Amino acid sequence: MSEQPLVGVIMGSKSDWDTMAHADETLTEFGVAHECRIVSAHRTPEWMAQYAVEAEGRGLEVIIAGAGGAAHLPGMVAAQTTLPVLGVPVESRTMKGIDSLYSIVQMPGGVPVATLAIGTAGAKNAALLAVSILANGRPELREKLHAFRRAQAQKVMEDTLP
Ligand code: RP5
Repeated sequence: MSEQPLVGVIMGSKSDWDTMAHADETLTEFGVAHECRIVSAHRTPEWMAQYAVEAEGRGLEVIIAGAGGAAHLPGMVAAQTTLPVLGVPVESRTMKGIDSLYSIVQMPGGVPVATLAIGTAGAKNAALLAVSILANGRPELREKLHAFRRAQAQKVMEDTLP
């Protein structure tokens, strides 16, 4: 997207993309300018610090951070910015994402990370939450959220069982 990104979607590894693509798709669906980057807390700690420190000055308003296993990325980014950080626990191979969830959710008081569900539902909901935050000052986005919920309810009402 050529517009100034409002949401930064970051993830610890390329292997997180299958999950985090759901956040990317949802933000695109809502027409929210965003960027997607690999930022690793462990493999690129200096880049992570730079990303977190510069985010607000670059005009980002929300950061969605996905990571798996020893998932320190959301917390370490939150430690270095006051922007809202939405953490997505990526499903890990060995522990099915329980490790990721616990790593992200148990932040010490004073440095919040809003933690979503493990996996694709979490990535999608992180994007919806980002839209909801941005919608506080953007009525057109609020209306898009209402339309999304109406369409979702309509689909459920029309669903039939085999
Ligand atoms: C984390 O380690 C990443 O977020 C990823 O979920 C996990 C495994 O990374 P790879 O070994 O697949 O690169 O940092």
